[in-house]
Amino acid sequence: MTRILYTGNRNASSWAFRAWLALREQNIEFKEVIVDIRRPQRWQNLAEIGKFSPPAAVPVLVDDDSVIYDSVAIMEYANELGDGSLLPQDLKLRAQARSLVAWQHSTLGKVCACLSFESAFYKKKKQLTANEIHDAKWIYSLWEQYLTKNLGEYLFGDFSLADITILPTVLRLKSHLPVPDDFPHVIIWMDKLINRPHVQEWLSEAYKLDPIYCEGYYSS
Ligand SMILES: N[C@@H](CCC(=O)N[C@@H](CS)C(=O)NCC(=O)O)C(=O)O
Repeated sequence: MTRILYTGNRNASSWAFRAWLALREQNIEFKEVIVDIRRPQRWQNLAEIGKFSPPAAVPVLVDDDSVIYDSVAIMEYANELGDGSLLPQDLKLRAQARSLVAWQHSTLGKVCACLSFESAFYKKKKQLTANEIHDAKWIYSLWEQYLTKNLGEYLFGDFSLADITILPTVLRLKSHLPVPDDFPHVIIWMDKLINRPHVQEWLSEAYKLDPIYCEGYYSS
């Protein structure tokens, strides 16, 4: 049995972070290959991935002869390989959790696009624009609604793929704009999420790396 997860740099690859975390949270054994996605070597390294995975992107999980690409597919696979606890048991709650995962994956992740995952690790943060502050607060208010409604420690009660999918945005936004006191559930949830041992493992490695500066960050 060979199971290899190709990830990216700890301080750059938010998609790989999600896939890696779902596997770790389900105690699935795998070997990890970190692909350097910094420019200029990015293109050559991803071209190598493209030899066996059509999107030529990370993350990609190769499980014996199965090639599973896209972070959401890998997260779902990790959940099914494991005990299934990363999605709610209740049918309707599960569908709602999947809705949030899909929305984040397709659209919501683009909010505050200039605050890239890389920027969560910068020591010197940029001054946020009025639009960024407005959008970040809107996202905080959305999360507060989920957390209030589902009456648990996490977005859908128990820790789930929804929390994993949102985590990189938590790191991007929180590191630039502390959560205002009017979102008390968000403050507690973020703290729990960030302090999960596997999350800490990834982050402690990410903070040790040289920052990867994204063009236009300080001028946007
Ligand atoms: N929708 C994909 C996105 C994966 C993705 O964009 N990964 C980046 C690295 S974090 C990448 O490899 N991009 C390839 C490229 O820029 O051509 C997923 O969720 O896995």
